[in-house]
Amino acid sequence: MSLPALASCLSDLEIAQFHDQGFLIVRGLIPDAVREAMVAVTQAGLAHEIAPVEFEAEVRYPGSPASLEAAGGRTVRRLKQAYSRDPVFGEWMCSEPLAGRLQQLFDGRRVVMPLAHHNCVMTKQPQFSSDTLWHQDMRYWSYARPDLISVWLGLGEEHPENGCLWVIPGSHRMSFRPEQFDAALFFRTDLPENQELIQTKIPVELQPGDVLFFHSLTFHAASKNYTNQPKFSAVFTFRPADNLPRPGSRSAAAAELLLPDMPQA
Ligand SMILES: O=C(O)CCC(=O)C(=O)O
Repeated sequence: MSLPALASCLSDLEIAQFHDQGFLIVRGLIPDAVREAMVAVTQAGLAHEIAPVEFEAEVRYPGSPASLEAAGGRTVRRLKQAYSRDPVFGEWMCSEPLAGRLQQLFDGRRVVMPLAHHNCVMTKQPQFSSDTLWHQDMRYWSYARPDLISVWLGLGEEHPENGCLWVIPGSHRMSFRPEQFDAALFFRTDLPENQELIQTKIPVELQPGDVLFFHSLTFHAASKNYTNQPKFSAVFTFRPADNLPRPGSRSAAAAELLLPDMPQA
């Protein structure tokens, strides 16, 4: 028996836009009830500091408190292992609106969610937060190919003042020399050729419920949160089933979730 085609899906134009630009925003994809449940899990995780978490002092980004003991050092930056915190995350990842679009972006291939990467709620608190420099997520990941897509769920508003993501369109298709990166594999901002590219950046402004899909080689960065309200974003990454983690790597060390097959039109 053949399954019915997806009720909701990306248009050919959106798919082409993703492949050309390295990112795509789908507005209002997360139902309010799902988003509110994710926010409630986030608030409980913060209120009770439910492990595993990453503190601002541990990220060591520009603006981070110098140590866990310093003022703001124990401000939570990431609620890690989001998938295991509440079924709402996994259920949404496996739902047609998300899994179907991912499978489209992977040309119909089955989709796998590694739990080793992202799989967190990123929190940016008003009092203490830090800048994330320009980078490609692929830098510390080990797969046969740089063929992964991350999904950024806007749980609230995101704009430049509260530290939204900025992306460099088309950067996933460009080649770079090793000397364009620093020792931690951030894109150097002191080189004129890098500066020229960085000038093409655009902010990813999101409303609650919007979803950003971005390629694992798309350059992105974000500033600290300059407002008096926290910012919450849930982030997960996905690979097509045929792009395997390299044996023995950190990417191969954690469990993975096979998303349901979504019939393509
Ligand atoms: O500061 C941010 O929100 C960006 C975080 C980020 O890009 C990352 O963790 O890969």
